Amino acid sequence: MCNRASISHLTMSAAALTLVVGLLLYAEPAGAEACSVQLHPSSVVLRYGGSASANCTVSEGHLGIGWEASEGSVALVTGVQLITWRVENLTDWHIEPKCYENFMNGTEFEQCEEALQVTLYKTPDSVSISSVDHTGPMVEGRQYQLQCEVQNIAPVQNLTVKWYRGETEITEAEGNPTPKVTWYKDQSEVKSSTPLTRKDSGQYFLTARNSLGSSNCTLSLTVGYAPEFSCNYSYEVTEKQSYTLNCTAEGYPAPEVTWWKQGEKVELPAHLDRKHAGLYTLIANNTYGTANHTLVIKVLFPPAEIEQLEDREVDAGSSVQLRCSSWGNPQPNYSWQFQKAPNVEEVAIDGVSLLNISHASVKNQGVYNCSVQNRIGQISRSIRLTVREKDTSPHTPLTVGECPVQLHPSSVVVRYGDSASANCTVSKDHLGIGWEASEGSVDMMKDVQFVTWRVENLTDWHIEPKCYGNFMNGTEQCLEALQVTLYKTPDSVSISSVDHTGPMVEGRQYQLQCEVQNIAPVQNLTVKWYRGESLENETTFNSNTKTPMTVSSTLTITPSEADDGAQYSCVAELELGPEGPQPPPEVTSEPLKITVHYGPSIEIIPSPHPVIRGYSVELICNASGHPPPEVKWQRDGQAVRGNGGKLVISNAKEEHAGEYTCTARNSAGSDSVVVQVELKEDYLPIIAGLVALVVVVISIVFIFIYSIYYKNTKMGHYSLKSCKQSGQNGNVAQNGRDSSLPMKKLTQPNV
Ligand SMILES: *[C@@H]1O[C@H](CO)[C@@H](O)[C@H](O)[C@H]1NC(C)=O
Ligand SMILES: *[C@@H]1O[C@H](CO)[C@@H](O)[C@H](O)[C@H]1NC(C)=O
Ligand SMILES: *[C@@H]1O[C@H](CO)[C@@H](O)[C@H](O)[C@H]1NC(C)=O
Ligand SMILES: *[C@@H]1O[C@H](CO)[C@@H](O)[C@H](O)[C@H]1NC(C)=O
Ligand SMILES: *[C@@H]1O[C@H](CO)[C@@H](O)[C@H](O)[C@H]1NC(C)=O
Ligand SMILES: *[C@@H]1O[C@H](CO)[C@@H](O)[C@H](O)[C@H]1NC(C)=O
Ligand SMILES: *[C@@H]1O[C@H](CO)[C@@H](O)[C@H](O)[C@H]1NC(C)=O
Ligand SMILES: *[C@@H]1O[C@H](CO)[C@@H](O)[C@H](O)[C@H]1NC(C)=O
Ligand SMILES: *[C@@H]1O[C@H](CO)[C@@H](O)[C@H](O)[C@H]1NC(C)=O
Ligand SMILES: *[C@@H]1O[C@H](CO)[C@@H](O)[C@H](O)[C@H]1NC(C)=O
Ligand SMILES: *[C@@H]1O[C@H](CO)[C@@H](O)[C@H](O)[C@H]1NC(C)=O
Ligand SMILES: *[C@H]1O[C@H](CO)[C@@H](O)[C@H](O)[C@H]1NC(C)=O
Repeated sequence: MCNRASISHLTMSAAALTLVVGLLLYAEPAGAEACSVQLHPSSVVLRYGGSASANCTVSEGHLGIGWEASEGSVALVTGVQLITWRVENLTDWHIEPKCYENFMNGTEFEQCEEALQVTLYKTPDSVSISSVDHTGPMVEGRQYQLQCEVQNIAPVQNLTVKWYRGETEITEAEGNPTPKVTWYKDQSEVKSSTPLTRKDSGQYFLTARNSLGSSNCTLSLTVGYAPEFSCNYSYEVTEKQSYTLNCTAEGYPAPEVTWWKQGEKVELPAHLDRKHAGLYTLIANNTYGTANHTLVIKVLFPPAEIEQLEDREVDAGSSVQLRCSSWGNPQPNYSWQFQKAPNVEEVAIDGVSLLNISHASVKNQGVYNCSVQNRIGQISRSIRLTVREKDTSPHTPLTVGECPVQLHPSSVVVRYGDSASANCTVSKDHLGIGWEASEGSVDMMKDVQFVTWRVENLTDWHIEPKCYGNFMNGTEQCLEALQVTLYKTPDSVSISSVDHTGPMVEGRQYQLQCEVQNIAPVQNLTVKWYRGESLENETTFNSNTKTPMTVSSTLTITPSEADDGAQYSCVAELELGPEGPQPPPEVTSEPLKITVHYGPSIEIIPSPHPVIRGYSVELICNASGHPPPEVKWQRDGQAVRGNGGKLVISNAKEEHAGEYTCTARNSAGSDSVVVQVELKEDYLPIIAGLVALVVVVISIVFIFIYSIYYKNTKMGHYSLKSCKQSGQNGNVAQNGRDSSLPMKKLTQPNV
């Protein structure tokens, strides 16, 4: 029923959207007739089934005119100059009406004709679009063909098929004849060189149009692409509750997502357990690719049952620790409820809460409640603490090793002659307490809480005060000794060298001694040796003596040249621990400056030692050494007169050449250096003479050449005339200054 008028191919690719299409009306050029037939209009365009008409005019003198046509023909008529061709319902696609004229050319009968150009057109019955050999979504980057079918159109050569993407006309096209094609989408033109992406999915418009009508069709296009995750790194899920993870994998077609945990494929249940916590990898694939995403699932759960917290019964005075321990996610917080008391301390360590009760008493007796909570839940537990009253009766016997006597402080550090004190308390009813000591003793006292030992001027090096308590109707006693450290800083600290006076000699061994006088206790003494600011050695002393002692420390040194002038010192330091004075007392000796003697070492300047005949030279023998060495020059064993280390040879001759020895000697040693003095001829005057001669010769030659040149050029030009003129002056060389006369001659040489 419908004939295919045109098929347009749309080639979709990463590179372009292309199209093949189109026809245009054409008009055959009218033949050049000599006859007078003229058509008005010369061509008609009409819709199929419409009406059309045209006039044919000729000039006078014809033998008849008429219309020849499949419809609307007009038979030959004479005597008129205009005839009309008319059709009311034009349906002949091939109609070609012709107007003809008969006339005489001289004696010849002739006929000529003119054809009317009729363009009959019809708009398409339908325009439809489809994709060629493909159904379903397209893949990003691949090439596809879309086909647009335009049914029952005429004339096809004037048809233009336009492709649209959305509202956007698609412009690039291929075909023969080259069609004008534009794709539109979303009212903007599509750059056909841009590859299709998933964003290009959508409605595409195709419009088929000829000059008098249009029809369009639409196409839905879907672009496929590889999966992509849109997920967080970390998720929190509450145990045993339903959950959703806002984690999606997008792609077309919809990707298949698998979950992996520790290399195994897993499926997450509807309710998670704490064992489901951990690191997961999600892998999504579809036909176009694979993507993965790693995420952490934290499973939150409320605090677990409190463990290790039970009812307790303790003795008064003992220490108790209550422990409240649970676990949950997130880590829970602990809080205690109990009868507050100053001897109770709350300590949080490692996700556990401890309640430390020191010297528990009846006041601490009661209910202790520990409550544990996190944002998921809360749990608590109550226990009862019972404090047993201790039997404090003085008549109960002491248990083995028990001594209820306590000293505060338990040890003292006191400077010799200073005051000291300590308290003694008893944690049990007693029958009397007191201090036994060489100084500051306290007689036994009953019905007291404590007794104090005090000395204003402690000078007994061996003092060892003891506090005693009597119990069990006087038959049992126990003692606690106070540790007393009596110290004294040294009277003096001095440094000296052992068995040696005066300067030291390089390389030998010496001993330095540091004497610390009258120090106590010597076991806490450290003697530090310093060379300048740097610590060289430390000595400690092993002795239990409590009384002051004089001790010494020795340092062995092997001085070198660099030690000359070094200062040694020693420091006596008493380290008495945290109870002792801070910083630890220290006494420093006067510094000992050592003098080091060392043997000479020679350097001769200059080196080497050539002597030029007739010249003088100074040889300097530099000798270092301590004490400063005596320097002597010798030649062949004979002393040569020299001014200390300086040897002067003046007006050198053969006799001065030879071997010279410089010897340096001091108390620490000697050194000598032999110098070979060579005599060299002095070529300088000869060279200087030759140079002077060459200069003189060159100068003479130059002056000679210059004078010739001068005569030939500068003077010659204007002097030959002026020469005669100035001949009166008799002075040729004067021409420059004497310019008034010759200059005029020069500018007017013929005058
Ligand atoms: C032909 O001529 C007639 C008479 O002059 C005029 O009425 C008519 O409109 C013309 N038709 C065309 C198609 O020119
Ligand atoms: C025109 O001609 C065709 C075929 O001859 C016919 O089917 C149609 O009805 C006609 N139309 C009119 C308006 O006369
Ligand atoms: C008339 O006839 C002559 C000779 O036969 C020829 O050359 C000329 O072209 C003709 N004229 C027309 C108008 O046909
Ligand atoms: C396509 O056709 C519809 C209805 O015939 C019309 O509303 C629309 O404007 C046309 N689109 C184009 C791009 O021509
Ligand atoms: C998931 O939800 C959380 C909280 O509502 C939000 O911060 C996060 O951006 C979302 N993640 C994704 C991938 O949508
Ligand atoms: C995804 O990958 C798995 C295993 O590699 C395969 O079995 C499955 O068919 C793939 N799915 C798609 C949609 O390609
Ligand atoms: C996840 O993707 C990365 C890069 O895209 C790849 O190196 C890795 O092997 C993938 N992991 C899995 C388990 O597929
Ligand atoms: C001994 O106890 C008394 C009274 O409590 C106190 O004032 C004193 O400072 C204590 N002395 C020592 C050394 O602790
Ligand atoms: C401390 O006692 C010593 C010896 O008994 C005495 O020499 C010294 O003067 C006394 N110091 C004071 C301050 O009483
Ligand atoms: C000590 O006292 C207890 C009880 O008061 C008594 O039984 C015991 O005989 C007494 N011991 C002595 C030696 O008095
Ligand atoms: C002092 O010396 C004693 C005995 O050698 C020792 O026990 C104590 O730790 C020393 N104190 C310091 C602070 O070194
Ligand atoms: C129709 O097509 C013909 C042939 O290609 C051409 O000459 C003519 O100009 C066209 N007509 C229109 C209106 O484009």
